[in-house]
Amino acid sequence: MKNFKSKMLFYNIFLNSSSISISVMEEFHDYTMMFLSAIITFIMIVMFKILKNKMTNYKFKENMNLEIIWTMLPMLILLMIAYPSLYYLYLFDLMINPSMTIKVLGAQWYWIYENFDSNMGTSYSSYMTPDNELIKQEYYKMGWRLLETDTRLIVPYGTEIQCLTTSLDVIHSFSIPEMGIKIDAIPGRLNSIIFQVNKPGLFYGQCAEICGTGHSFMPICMEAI
Ligand SMILES: [Cu+2]
Repeated sequence: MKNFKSKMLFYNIFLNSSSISISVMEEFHDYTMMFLSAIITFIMIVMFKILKNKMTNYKFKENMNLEIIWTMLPMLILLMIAYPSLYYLYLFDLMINPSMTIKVLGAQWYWIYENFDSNMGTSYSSYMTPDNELIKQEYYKMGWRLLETDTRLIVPYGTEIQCLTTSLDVIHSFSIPEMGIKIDAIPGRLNSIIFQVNKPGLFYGQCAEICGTGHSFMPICMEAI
């Protein structure tokens, strides 16, 4: 029981990054925050000094060196942010050799997963486990209400997986925060994303595009094995 409680706490605060792309995104976020906090600190100090001091430094009015510095420095900072940002953006789109392809179809209001890499292509629907059935199982205590499904999407960890999404009716969005996946499932369109799961485990997600009355009740449950 104690174990259940600690796990519940873990799931409710912050999710761990469990795929390569989300780890990189997290790193990039921290890198950008470094500039952000430095700029905010600097601006706060300058503002405080100006407010406190009634006199104006005459060097502020016509100073060529100062002008050059405060034009070049923001440009440099922007370049330092833009380069890794674009680099990662195109890196995530790169599909070199995915070892597996899964097709995800959104439907009102459940998900259909298709795996056509094996000799016999499989297709299965994944519905949310309703409360009256979930309460019979031990793991409802872990706070996975409205997240557990009857059939899980099973993927191998440690390999590149290509995920194609489309929809049968309206726009849905296939999203698993721990994986850094959020991809729209649009009828008549095939969107693709690539991801690599770091570790085995259960990963939960929900539809991220308002799609009707059952929108809250079409969770995604991925099992990496
Ligand atoms: Cu939805």
